[in-house]
Amino acid sequence: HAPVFRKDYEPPRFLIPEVELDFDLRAAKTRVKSALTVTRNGDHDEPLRLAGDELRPLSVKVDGEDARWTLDGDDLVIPIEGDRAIVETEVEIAPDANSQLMGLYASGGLLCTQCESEGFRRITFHPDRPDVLSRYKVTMHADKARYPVLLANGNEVETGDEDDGRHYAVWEDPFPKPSYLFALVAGDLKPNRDHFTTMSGRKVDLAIWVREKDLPRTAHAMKALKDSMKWDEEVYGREYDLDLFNIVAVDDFNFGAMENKGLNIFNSRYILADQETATDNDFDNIAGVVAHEYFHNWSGNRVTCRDWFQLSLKEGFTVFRDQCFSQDMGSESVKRIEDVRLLRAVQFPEDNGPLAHPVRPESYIEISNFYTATVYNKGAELIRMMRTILREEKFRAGSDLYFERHDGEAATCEDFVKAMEDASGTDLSQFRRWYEQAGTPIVKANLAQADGIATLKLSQSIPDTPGQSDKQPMAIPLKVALLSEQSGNRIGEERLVMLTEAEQTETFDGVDEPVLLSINRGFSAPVRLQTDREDRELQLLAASDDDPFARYEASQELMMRALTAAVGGDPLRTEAVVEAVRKTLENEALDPAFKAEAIVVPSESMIGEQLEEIDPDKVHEARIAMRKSIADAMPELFTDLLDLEASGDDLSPDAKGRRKLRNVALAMTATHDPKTGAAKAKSHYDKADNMTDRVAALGVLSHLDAPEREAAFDHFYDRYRNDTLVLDKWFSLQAMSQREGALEAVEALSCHPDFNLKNPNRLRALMLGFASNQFVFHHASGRGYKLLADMIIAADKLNPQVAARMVPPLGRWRRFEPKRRELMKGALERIAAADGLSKDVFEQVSKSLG
Ligand code: BAL
Ligand code: ZN
Repeated sequence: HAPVFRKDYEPPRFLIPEVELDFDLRAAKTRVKSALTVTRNGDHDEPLRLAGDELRPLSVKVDGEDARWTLDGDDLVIPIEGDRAIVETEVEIAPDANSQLMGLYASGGLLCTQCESEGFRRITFHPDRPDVLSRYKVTMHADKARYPVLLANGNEVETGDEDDGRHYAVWEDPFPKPSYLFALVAGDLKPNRDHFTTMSGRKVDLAIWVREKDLPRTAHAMKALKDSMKWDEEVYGREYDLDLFNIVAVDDFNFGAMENKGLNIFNSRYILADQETATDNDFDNIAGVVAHEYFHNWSGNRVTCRDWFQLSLKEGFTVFRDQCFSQDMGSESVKRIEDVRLLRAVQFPEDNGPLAHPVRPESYIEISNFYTATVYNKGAELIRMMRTILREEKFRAGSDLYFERHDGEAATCEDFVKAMEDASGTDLSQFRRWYEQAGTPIVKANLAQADGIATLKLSQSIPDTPGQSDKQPMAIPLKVALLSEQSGNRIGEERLVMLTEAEQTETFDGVDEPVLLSINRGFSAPVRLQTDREDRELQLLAASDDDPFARYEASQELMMRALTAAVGGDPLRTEAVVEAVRKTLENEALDPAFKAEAIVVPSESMIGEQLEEIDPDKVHEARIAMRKSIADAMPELFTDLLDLEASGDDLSPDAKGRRKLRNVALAMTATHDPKTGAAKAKSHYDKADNMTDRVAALGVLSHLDAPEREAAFDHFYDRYRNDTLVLDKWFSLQAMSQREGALEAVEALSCHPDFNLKNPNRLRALMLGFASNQFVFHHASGRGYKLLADMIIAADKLNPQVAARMVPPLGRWRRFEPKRRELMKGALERIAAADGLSKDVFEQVSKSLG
């Protein structure tokens, strides 16, 4: 398994302006004919090299004549005379047998495709690299009864009937695109149709295609699509370019969704929702993913990536765009808190472990392994930092210039930064290190006061990561403000401090009263901040900082300090935390969603991340003790919150916030008194008129040894056993239970008749849910590791991409106490020794052990 290096990039030897494809679609055996118009690129006499994956050519012709071809590994090599030729190939593929879900595959009676990154080569021979852009014409033939709907990219130009109950459709996409954006779908689908009028007055037909029974669950996604189209016009000046926009939902999907030109294909969990079956989180995720895929039409499709090392060019930018969209549609500060929490939960550990890589990686063995939180979420933080540094207006000028310069091209991360620089006149030379250097910078900040001057001492260091040491200082934008210790009010304006040196000092004049330091406001930079602020100061900030993120952060840091000290053997300090929580809850100016975020005790894995060496039992004990101190200190406050009203059909940010706070209160009530808590949770479950409350009640019950738990879980199973997406919740809720016996329950679920290794959603619901449950997954017996390793080995034979995603939890082995460390390492070694390991899992396991 040889690595590919960014430095080895060379332009394609041949371009392919036109692609014509003809599919004779059948689930067991599909015949694919391809005609490529091939033109020599540059002055060379090399043959044409087309990538294939599990393909055998049945026929190869050049300009109508049988060609002398050879196979070099998986590559089809064809000599070409002259500078232009029509190259025709024919292959046969078996969608039914395609368990990798890459290329053309079958899902629940449908035929559909997934090509990013390198799935197109599983359909037909092609260079299959993102810098080869072509116009596509696609003909599909299929059985009319089984596959009445035939969709591909672009516009439908012809349809008709054929013999034997078959029919055909021809689609043409006028926009040149890379092969990874190719898509087709054949199936018995029904559309939710709508339309959108663009800013220049063009009418675009919109359709979301699903099984007939799912049509009522598509309204939310349709609204999100129209909101996204409007938002992209208003905020980025980007108008949709085709007359048609189709979305299809499928049940078996490796990603969340895919931005194929004019034909987005979605994992059904990011389309289907109603009050009965989807939680508030699901609704928010759906809007976010629909927006994300739509925004790719410009940031990804009109301007695509030159090579896969540039993946963050489209993904980082598009995540940033979808985050801002969701901030604008809901609560800005709460969305920011959620995004930072996700970054810290997933990207920080990645940056601090064996799989750490720069936002623009230098090498990969299997590119599928680089669809990571670093490329996506840290990538989004880089774009956000550029906006902070340039300010909104110049950032927009930069994005306009980027789209104008590179429309129709395959571009690089460098092109993006250059456009930002050129449009704003700002030098971003040092900023580029964010793309090059992996690892989360550690920033130390201390404030001293004397003679009316406040002096802020800052320093930065970037930890070593695999293959990288002795790193250079980054350009770190820190939003800073000072607050009066007495009144809690801000003194003066917020300041943007650019930390560019290893050590740096910033002064504030005219400060003649004691002040508090509010820093990294809005989480202006993705760094780990260390300050010498005292608990007392954090308590004041948690009560009065005017920046909502900084305020949340102060309360979280207060908790985190006490927790890590307790894990280290100190008595648990709870007084300041309890008072901060009480103040937050009693503050009528704060909205419920913010309160819910600010008072939640950091998760066990977040606590683990702060420790040199993790003992999961000690972390669990400390967290439980802190929750109990809070719950016992103000039981009435939490009981009162149970009466917060929020009708299940109200999806406003305010109603969602009230549900969230009410459900946090329910959990605290059960912490205070498990017996009463179980009864209350069961009654909450029984009365629920929406899935958010049902899932929250089950979440509380899942940790309790009470008869109500079993009753509610059984009821839920009986009610939803035929609803795949809801049944996923039943699996993951149990996988995240911390009750005694949870481990045995997960082991049993892995053999449950409804568990299905072939369905990525089901596999992730059980196994990734379980692996995030630090206390139970890391059971001292090592049984959790054994189960995960068994599952990775079994899944790898079917779907390497999804199997490889389950390796990182074991890859954290060096962070744990010695016994677990050995057990985890042993599990990795057992995977490494398995027969016929895919390159996906090989890369993750060998880097984890390395
Ligand atoms: N491009 C792969 C799925 C996504 O990020 O939208
Ligand atoms: Zn994306």
